[in-house]
Amino acid sequence: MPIKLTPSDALLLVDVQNDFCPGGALAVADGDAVVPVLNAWIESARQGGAKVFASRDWHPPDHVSFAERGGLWPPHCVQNTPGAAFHVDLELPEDAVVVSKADQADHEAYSAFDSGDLAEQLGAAGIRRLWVGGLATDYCVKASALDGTQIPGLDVHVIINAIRAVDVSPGDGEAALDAMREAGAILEDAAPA
Ligand code: VGL
Ligand code: ZN
Repeated sequence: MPIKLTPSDALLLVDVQNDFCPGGALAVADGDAVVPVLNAWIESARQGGAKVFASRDWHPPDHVSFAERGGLWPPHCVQNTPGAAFHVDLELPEDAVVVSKADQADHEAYSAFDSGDLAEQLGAAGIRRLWVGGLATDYCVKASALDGTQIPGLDVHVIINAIRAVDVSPGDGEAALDAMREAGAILEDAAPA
């Protein structure tokens, strides 16, 4: 059954940014493949009156996640650089809410719930189902979905054909799926209506 979105649904597009796509500083294999899938969900959200949130990794140039500060990653998604921009083909609605995260130099944050007030915004809008897609499965998608499952009254649906993993170690993406499922997230392979 195709999924019909309503005003009590929200779409969370996680970090669909150039640096996580092929050619980017922290490219996820096939990362840009999520874009057309998410565009279909965005269109469904528009038709059904669902809210759209788009998170972005938004690091200062000296962020603690970068290798030169002892972190795991090459510099990526530095604020106001082309690598931090959303993928050009992502059809973000005018009224999408952009959620910037990991924007404090000394604090790593993978979850879209970590910086700002996403949980409060979902509550205030009466959101009952959160549909999550984007990059990367084993980091920011996982962390965001896990945090979402902690919110009373919110069902988290992870759109499995709209996510891709970094897979620093082979199997990380699969392990992330297991972790999300065990936490109560629904791994969804249906298409939007
Ligand atoms: C992410 C690694 C480092 C992500 C962000 O968006 O999944 N991964 N920073
Ligand atoms: Zn990052």
